[in-house]
Amino acid sequence: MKKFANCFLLFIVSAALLALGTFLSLPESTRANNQDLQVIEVTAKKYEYSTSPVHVKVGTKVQLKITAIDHDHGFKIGSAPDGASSSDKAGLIFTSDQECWQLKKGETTTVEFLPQTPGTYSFKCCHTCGLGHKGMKGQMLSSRRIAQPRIQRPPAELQGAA
Ligand SMILES: [Cu+2]
Repeated sequence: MKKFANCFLLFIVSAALLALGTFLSLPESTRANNQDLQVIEVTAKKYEYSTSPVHVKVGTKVQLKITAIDHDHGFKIGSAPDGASSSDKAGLIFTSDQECWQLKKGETTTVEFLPQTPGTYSFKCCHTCGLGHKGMKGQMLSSRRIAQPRIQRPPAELQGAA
């Protein structure tokens, strides 16, 4: 009977170790599910993105949900901040890295990443959508703290209050 108990204990310990091993071998993005998540909704239409600059915070996972309204568009963003050399470490860690996300008309495409280096990241349309296609651009600002007031007052109002 004691032998049976020992065997049983061994089985439980092995099972627990196996489960732990499986958990640790998961990619970090899967394990980060409990972390903060910032969801940003953006629309794309000829020839602009509704939000620019987009503000994101270093260390907070981001889901950029981009909806193309009027036409097929694209979304292309580099993993290194503007001006960084290609040998620098990636500033954005993508869940699925793509050269160009295709944004189908009427559909919402999710681009998921973890910003880990502050900086300015330019993005642009990468699906030829018309005459103004080349000017269809935007910027994302990654910083350690987000300075993004909910309501932006015009400067004149602030001056009047002083
Ligand atoms: Cu375009």
